[in-house]
Amino acid sequence: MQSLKLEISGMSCGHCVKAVDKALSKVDGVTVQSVGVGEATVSFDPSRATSQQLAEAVADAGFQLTGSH
Ligand SMILES: [Cu+2]
Repeated sequence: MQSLKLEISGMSCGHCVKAVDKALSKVDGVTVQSVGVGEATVSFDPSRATSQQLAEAVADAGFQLTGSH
């Protein structure tokens, strides 16, 4: 498992946090560690999930992945 910190724009409140948490949790191979306004930390299995899939999940929830490290 790899740990990744995501920077996410467009989040402003606890509702956004819940939406991002839910969206990332749905990606196969991803375990959400924590989500805060503007950021999320996940661990993921690189053989099952890609950073592209994470970006798409965030976008589907209505936010934008602006960086990860
Ligand atoms: Cu919100």
